Amino acid sequence: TRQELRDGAVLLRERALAVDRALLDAIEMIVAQSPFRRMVTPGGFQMSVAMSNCGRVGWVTDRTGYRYDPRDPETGAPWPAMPDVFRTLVREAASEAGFDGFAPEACLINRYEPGTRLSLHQDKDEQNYAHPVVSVSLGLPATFQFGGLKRSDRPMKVPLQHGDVVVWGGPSRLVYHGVLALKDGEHPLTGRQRFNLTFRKAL
Ligand code: MD3
Ligand code: FE
Repeated sequence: TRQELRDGAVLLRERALAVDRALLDAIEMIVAQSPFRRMVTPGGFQMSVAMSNCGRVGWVTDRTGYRYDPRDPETGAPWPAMPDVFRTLVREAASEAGFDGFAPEACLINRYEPGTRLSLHQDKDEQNYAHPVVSVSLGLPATFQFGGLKRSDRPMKVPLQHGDVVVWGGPSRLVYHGVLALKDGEHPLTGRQRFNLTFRKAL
């Protein structure tokens, strides 16, 4: 099912379900090379979300700021390549939402455990906001929050479940968004975890 959450934001419910195991196997391969880590914000706070990346560049934060880096700062090696199963799913989903030819070079992999949250923020570290951001949710459900272009705009809440794909483009590209603290639970494929893949054209 295809649901317009707001102008430019399309929720494709369970769009990733047919490839869920392949996605999770690929995540396992990636984090064997570039392990999950909790990064520090420029303000000096350790994030509760644990992150890794794949693709030509990966999103990182440290005391010096946010950036896209071609190397994993923890290992010094390039990030693992983006698996074909990621590429294909995201290209198709973006196309269904009206963005043909979406070829992201960055995939941020977020891991949530019970209590993990992501406070309200904008994604503003990319060069070209004409490209959408595509997100894929796997494992435990989470409550996603999204507001408007001002932090003070009252956010809406949407449950994001295993297999859901969201395409954020056009007027939605710069909306404030976040994730409420993950509730405890058990998912048959991921246990007590939620993973979120976020695909971006960074360059
Ligand atoms: C709306 N991730 O990594 S996914 C992020 O569930 C991030 O891990 C969340 O926000 C997560 O930056 C939310 C949905 C999402 C991702 C990127 C967006 C919504 C977005 C970019 C612009 C607008
Ligand atoms: Fe974000």
